[in-house]
Amino acid sequence: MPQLELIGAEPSNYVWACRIALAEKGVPYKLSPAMPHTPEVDAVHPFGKIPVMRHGDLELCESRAICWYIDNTFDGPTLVPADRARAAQVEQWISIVNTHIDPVWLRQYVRAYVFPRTADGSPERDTIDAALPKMEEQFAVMDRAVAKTGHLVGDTFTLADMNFIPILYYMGTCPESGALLARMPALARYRELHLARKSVQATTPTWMPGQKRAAA
Ligand SMILES: N[C@@H](CCC(=O)N[C@@H](CS)C(=O)NCC(=O)O)C(=O)O
Repeated sequence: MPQLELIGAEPSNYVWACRIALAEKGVPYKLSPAMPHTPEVDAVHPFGKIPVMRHGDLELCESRAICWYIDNTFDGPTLVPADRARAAQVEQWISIVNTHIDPVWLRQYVRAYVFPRTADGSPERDTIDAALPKMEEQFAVMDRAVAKTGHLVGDTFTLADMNFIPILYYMGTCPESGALLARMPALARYRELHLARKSVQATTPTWMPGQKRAAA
């Protein structure tokens, strides 16, 4: 079988989620560094987003589609439970995280620190302040979601957790989100537990957004 190539930048939460999935399955792959809207990404994603993937003749974009392919093509533990109700719950949490959590926690809040649109490069205070009330509500929702079992679905580490943990990682890197985490014991425990997991440790970004990548 040809080697799978994942194309994207390490710090991207969606690239990271795919890399956790690959590590969980034990699939060897090549990570080709590329930023969004570069020719190699634009060639596969119609809107230039990362990650994109190549495997033999197949080109794919969108992290959920890439993870479906990985899960259904390679041996190794399944990323989504076989049980239909549990599988649907995995899709439910991926959808909630990608449509409600990611846009506020990363695209709005962390972006305002890391890629501020201010003249002097200081954090975008208005954007941060606008995100915080929404984040407070959403943190409480996610805290309740993981309180019972330490997982989003059932009591195993599923693709729903793989998709969420990279976002949650970044919440420990900014002041207000760090303070929010400190008030959400179940979410903080969940974060610590899964960041220590082998597949997550092995794929933790070696550089951070806003920093230039060290020359290879
Ligand atoms: N729905 C896409 C989202 C991918 C995405 O938003 N990637 C970000 C990096 S984390 C990106 O490429 N952003 C550039 C842009 O939106 O222009 C997926 O699940 O793969």
